[in-house]
Amino acid sequence: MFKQYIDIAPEVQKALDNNQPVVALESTIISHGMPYPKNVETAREVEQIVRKYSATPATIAILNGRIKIGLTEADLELLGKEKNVQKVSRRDLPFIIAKGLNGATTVAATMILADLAGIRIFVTGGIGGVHRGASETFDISADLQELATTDVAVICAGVKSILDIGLTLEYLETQGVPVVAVGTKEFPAFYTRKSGFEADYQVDDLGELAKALHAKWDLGLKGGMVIGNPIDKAFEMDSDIIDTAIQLALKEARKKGIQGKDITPFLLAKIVELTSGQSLDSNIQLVYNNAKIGAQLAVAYHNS
Ligand code: PSU
Ligand code: MN
Repeated sequence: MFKQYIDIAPEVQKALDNNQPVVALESTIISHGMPYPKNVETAREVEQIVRKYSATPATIAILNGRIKIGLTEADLELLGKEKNVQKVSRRDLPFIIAKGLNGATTVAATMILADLAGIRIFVTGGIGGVHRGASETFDISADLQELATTDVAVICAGVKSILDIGLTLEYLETQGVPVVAVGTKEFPAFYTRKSGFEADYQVDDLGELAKALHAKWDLGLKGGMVIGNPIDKAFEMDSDIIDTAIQLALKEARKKGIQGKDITPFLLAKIVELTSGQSLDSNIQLVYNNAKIGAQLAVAYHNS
């Protein structure tokens, strides 16, 4: 039934047919997470890194109402450049398809589509979470609910402090979503390695992590896993600089009354501006770092 809506790129189809490791990549990060042209350059480089570590990249988006699993260079360019690409989460999927629009998929929507294509490992920069002040606004990203129900593991650099990291971890705990950190006990905070919060498990061996994923899904424990991979020390931001930028960005968002799906893209762009591009450089590097770990995990998952 669902297959009629999906176009799988030949390279991805071949890897799936031959039971070879595939890594899903999202597209909201391209269209709404970074400015052009660095967004397109990053998307291309991430695909190259996944290939270098022996997996096949499958960037996911919606083009003219068709679900695309695996994109061409021209597709990436369009997603990075066009202004009318919609941000697509779970609730948006039906209408973006019905209207034949272009859509960039969030973590939630990418998980859904990766799952339909049979891809279990997904690499991104940062996941959505419980926003600061959520007790008033009710703003909790649909990414968290998706992690509770859809069987895809998400490699990210943690949760950035535009969100309430503590509440995000509480929500994930309630939903039974395992949260692990790679090579450290501490759950990372995206631009910085430290968040002040511990992950449920420290992972030092990707083989063990692959085994845990098999065990989870073999047991029928629905849902994903959050795999927090800290940014490299060399690219980490100064915590005072980033905290100040985040505070200013949050203040401006409140003043302008920005809410709903617009808030995350607004804050990201504002933080890039306030740090004179430094946060963008960190953001790009952490995604590269995640692509490497994600590809290695996909290989380990297929070998175990
Ligand atoms: N965090 C980033 N860059 C991003 C996003 C989050 O550092 O591009 C995107 C992801 O696609 C994520 C989405 O799924 O924002 C969450 O949006 P919302 O908070 O509206 O659910
Ligand atoms: Mn939201």
